[in-house]
Amino acid sequence: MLVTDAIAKTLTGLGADTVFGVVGSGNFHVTNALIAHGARFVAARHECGAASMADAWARLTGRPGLVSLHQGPGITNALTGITEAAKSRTPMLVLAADVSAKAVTSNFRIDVAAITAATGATPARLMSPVFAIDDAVRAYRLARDDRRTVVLALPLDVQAGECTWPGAPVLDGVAARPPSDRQAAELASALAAAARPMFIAGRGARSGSARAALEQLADACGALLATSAAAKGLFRGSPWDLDVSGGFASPLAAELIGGADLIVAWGCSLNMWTTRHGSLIGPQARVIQVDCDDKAIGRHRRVQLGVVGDVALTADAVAALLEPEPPETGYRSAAVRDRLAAGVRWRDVPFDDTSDGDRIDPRSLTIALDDMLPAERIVAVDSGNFMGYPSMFLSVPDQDGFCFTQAYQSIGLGLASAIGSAIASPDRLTVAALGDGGALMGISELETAVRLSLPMVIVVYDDEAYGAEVHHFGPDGYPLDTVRFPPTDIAAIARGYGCTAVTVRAPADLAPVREWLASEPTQPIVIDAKVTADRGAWWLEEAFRGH
Ligand SMILES: Cc1ncc(C[n+]2csc(CCOP(=O)(O)OP(=O)(O)O)c2C)c(N)n1
Ligand SMILES: [Mg+2]
Repeated sequence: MLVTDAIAKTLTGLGADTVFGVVGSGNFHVTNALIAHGARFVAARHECGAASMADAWARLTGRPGLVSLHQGPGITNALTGITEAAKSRTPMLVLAADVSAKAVTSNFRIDVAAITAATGATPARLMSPVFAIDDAVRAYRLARDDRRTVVLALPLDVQAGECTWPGAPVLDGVAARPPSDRQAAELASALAAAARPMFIAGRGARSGSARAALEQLADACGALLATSAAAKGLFRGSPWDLDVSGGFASPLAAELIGGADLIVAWGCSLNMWTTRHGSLIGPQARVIQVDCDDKAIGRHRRVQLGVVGDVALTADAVAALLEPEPPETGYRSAAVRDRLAAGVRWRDVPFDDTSDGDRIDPRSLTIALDDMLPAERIVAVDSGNFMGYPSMFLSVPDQDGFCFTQAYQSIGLGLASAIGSAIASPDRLTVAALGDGGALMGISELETAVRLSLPMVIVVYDDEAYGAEVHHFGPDGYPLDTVRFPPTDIAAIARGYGCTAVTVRAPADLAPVREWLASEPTQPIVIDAKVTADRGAWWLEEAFRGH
């Protein structure tokens, strides 16, 4: 059997059914072999887009994303998306064509392993036709079970070799790790002793089973519930949900987190974003971290207790040790409940609307969209000054309703990650929230969204600038010509790609969005929102301290 065919048969046999990529001569055969073995191939227009699509797809399906790349420039083009995935511990397998060992003068030659390792992704390689299937299985297992972004180099000469099919591969899952009895008991006694316990759940808790276990434990000890941005939506619907902890926290959420006497981080690193550089955690608070990866404990912040274990298993083990408390204990008073109901959402916090008829306040825009768009949605956010508005003013139905590719803080990934989200969850409306800078950087994938007939909403917060830089450096009087741009008619560009498009300067301009929603659309709508930008978003003032 040809190695390309064997690799494709192996990976599809392990469950890979969707592959994103850009095809060149080096990955032509392996991509076609994947299709022949039943995989769906999604052609992106830029390799970075392919990597971001696969990253988002993997986050929402919980399965390894697959990427297929041409050798050399195909790989280097994908690097930013690969780096984001690697930093997010997204399970992803990148099939990266490579030159043959003997092709020492090939234009396409780069050191794939070195460039992969430099991004934080994990290098792997097909060494010979004889072991190609084993190499591929190992790479897939590393991606899936260790949540690694693996770049598997496929040298052309190995691809063209022959191997023997050993039979369908079997790859059992790895059992989740329970906590030790001692650590579970220590956590239980800390919770029993706490007057105002607070749970902050992160990426490692993004599952329905983790939510159920955490809610049950929180009920038993009277804890309030918050998440990192990466896990936004996890506790949606709970009366004790504070939404996101960190720069995006509403004033009430920040007050309650600051008042906690015990903070338990569940699959959450407590990095500077989640804790506002530590300032959200009161001096009186004990901090406990639960993580299945022992190396994650205390990495961003010193903790009083580290519990190594799976989130759901640990929550269950601790709940079994706790006497359930009567209602209205812990942090769960009737007064707190009423305050949360009345004002924990950002959209319930009063603000002065800066809309002036020519430009719309991004908060008013986002609240109007929140009212208009169906609740069953996925919000995918690019990076920039604007990013707080969709993250804070658009509600999401659960942890799979938010795709936040910010581990590398790159602009330009938002549109592609929204496309990957839409492919992963076709039953939900995908909303891509972009700045004008990120939108124009990643715009080649608009053709992909149109070609795939994806009925997505793409909203561009258009301040005709790299607003983050304007607000970062403007107050100190620096010249800003390098980060300001002339007006761009993004709606016209979008129409050129085949999208429906609307320019929005006032709430009334959103009427076509309503019509589009009612029309059972089969194409994206792009909203070029000309937004006011008199001052930087408040959350950015915190963020700049991290630069
Ligand atoms: C790939 C990349 N290049 C540059 C930057 C630096 N940067 C951070 S935010 C930003 C501005 C983004 O502009 P836009 O998308 O319009 O969003 P805005 O800040 O205006 O809301 C830039 C250039 C980055 N984060 N990533
Ligand atoms: Mg901008």
